[in-house]
Amino acid sequence: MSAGRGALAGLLGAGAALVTIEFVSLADATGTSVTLAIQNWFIKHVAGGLKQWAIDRFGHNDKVVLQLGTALVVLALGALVGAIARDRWKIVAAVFAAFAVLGIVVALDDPLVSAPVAVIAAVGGAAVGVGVAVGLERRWRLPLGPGRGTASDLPMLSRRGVLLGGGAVAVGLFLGDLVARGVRTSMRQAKTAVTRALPRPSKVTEIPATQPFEVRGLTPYVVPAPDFYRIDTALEVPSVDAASWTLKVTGMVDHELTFTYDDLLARRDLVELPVTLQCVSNEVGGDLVGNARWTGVPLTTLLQEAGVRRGADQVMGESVDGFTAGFPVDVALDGRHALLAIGMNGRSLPAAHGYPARLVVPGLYGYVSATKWIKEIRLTTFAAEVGYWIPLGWSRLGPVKTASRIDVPHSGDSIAAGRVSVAGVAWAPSRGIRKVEVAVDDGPWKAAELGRVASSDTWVQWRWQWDAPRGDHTIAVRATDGDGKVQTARLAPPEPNGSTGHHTIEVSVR
Ligand SMILES: Nc1nc2c(c(=O)[nH]1)N[C@H]1C(S)=C(S)[C@@H](COP(=O)(O)O)O[C@H]1N2
Ligand SMILES: [Mo]
Repeated sequence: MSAGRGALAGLLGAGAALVTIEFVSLADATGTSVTLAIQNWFIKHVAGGLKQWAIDRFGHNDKVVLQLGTALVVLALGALVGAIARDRWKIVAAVFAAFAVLGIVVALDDPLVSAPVAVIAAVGGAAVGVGVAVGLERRWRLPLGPGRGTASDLPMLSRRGVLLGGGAVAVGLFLGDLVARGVRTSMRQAKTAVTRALPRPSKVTEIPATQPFEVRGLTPYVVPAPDFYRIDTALEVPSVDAASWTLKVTGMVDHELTFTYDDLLARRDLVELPVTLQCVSNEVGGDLVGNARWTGVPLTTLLQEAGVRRGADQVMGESVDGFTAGFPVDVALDGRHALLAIGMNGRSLPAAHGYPARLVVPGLYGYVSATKWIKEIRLTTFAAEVGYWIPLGWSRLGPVKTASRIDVPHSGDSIAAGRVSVAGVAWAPSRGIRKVEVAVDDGPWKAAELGRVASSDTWVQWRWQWDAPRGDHTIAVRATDGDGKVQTARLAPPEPNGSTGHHTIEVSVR
C-alpha cells in the first residue's frame, strides 16, 4: 500500500465527512451548520483581529475564499492522515473522532447552532468519513481476484484503477455537496425572501417629491434596498422566523419587556423617517454609506416604558447571531430619532438588512448602533461589556464624521471641455449639512447647489456646474455641517473611528 493511495483514501474520507455534515445540517437549515460555526469562530477569533480583515472586508469574496479555504484545509488534513496511517485504521478513526469533538465544542458556542443536529452531523460525518477512507484503502490494498500463490505475489489494483475509482467518488461527493447546498439555500430563502407591505405609519417624515437638479450617475436621495451597502460578520444572512421571534428589553431597567413581531407590526404606533447610515470602514470617497426610509418604533418609547435605571450608561443591541453593538444611553435619549426598525423603504426589512427588526441610530456608525436581526436591547454599562468590534481595535464611541463624496465625474474620467456637472452627496447625520464646496486644482472653494432634504438625519445631494478648461485637473469637495463646522482636510484611515479628508478626483479634459 503506497502513501499516495492512503492519502487519496484519506482525502476522500474527509470530503465524505464534509458532505455528510452538509446533508445532516439540512435538518436545521435555518440554523448554523457545524462547518459554518467553525468558520464563524475563525472570523471572530482569528480574522477579526487582523487589521487587513477590518469591518468592511468580510465582503462576499472573502467569504467564498474562507469557505473554499476551509474545505481545502480539511481535505489536506484527510490526505495527510491517510498517508501516515495507511492500513492502520484506528489512527484514521481516532483523528476523525478528535475533529468531530472539536467541531462540536466550537459549534455549541454559536447561538444559531442546534445542539442535537450539530452532534449528529459531526459524529455522522466522522463515521462516514472513516468508513469511506478505510473502505477505499482496503479495496485498493487488496490483491486482484483469486489466483495462484500468496496474496502478496499478486498485483494490486492498478494505479489507473485507483485514480478512476477515486475520481468517481470525488465527483459523486462534489455533486452531493452541490445538491445539499442548493437545498439549504432554497430552504433558507423560503423563510425570509418575501418582504411585505407594512401598516401605514402614524407619522411620516415626507421625502422631497422633486429635486432642483438631476445628474446622471448621482446617487439617488433614497437608495433602493437591493443597492444599499451591506456589512455583516455572519457567513450566512441569519434566517429568522418572525412568528417565533421575540425582542426583549432587559438589564438595568425597572420592567423587562418582551415584544413579538405582531406586537411591533400591529399594536404599536409606527413612525417612518429617512436616516443615512454609514459604516466606520468607509474610506474617503467610498460607498459604504446609504440613505433609506426606515419604519419602526422610536427607541425612546421602548426605553421609557422599560424605565432605565440609574447607573446604566450603555444601550447594547444583541442579534440572533451573537453580534453586539452598544452606544451611550445619553445618545438614545437626547432627542434624536433612534428607531427599532421593522421596515425599509416602505416594506418589511429585507433579510440582508436585519429582518425582522434592527436598530437605526442617526449620527452613529453602524458598528456601534445598527444591530440587525436584533433579539435583545440590554441596558448595561461600558464597564461591564463592550460591543463586538471594540476589542478588535475600534473606538467605543462612533459618532459619524462630516463627509462628502463626488459621484460624477469619476476619478480618471476623460471628459469634453465646456459645461460639466460635478455632483455627489454629503452627510453629517443628526447635524445636517449647511454647505458644500468644490475646489479645482487647489483653487478657491466655490459653493455648490444643494438638493432638498427630509431632515438633518439624511445626506444631501449637491451639484456644481463647471466650465471645464482643457488639461488635467483635480477636483476636491468639502462640506460644512449644521453646527457650522467645516469638514477637515486632515487625512485619517477608517481605523479606529472613521476616515477623514477631502474626496479628491482627477479628470482629464479634452
Ligand atoms: N447582527 C449584525 N448587525 C450588524 C452588523 C453585523 O455584522 N451583524 N454590522 C453592523 C455594521 S458594521 C454596519 S455598518 C451596519 C450595516 O447595515 P446594513 O448591512 O443594513 O447596511 O449594520 C450593523 N449591524
Ligand atoms: Mo460598519
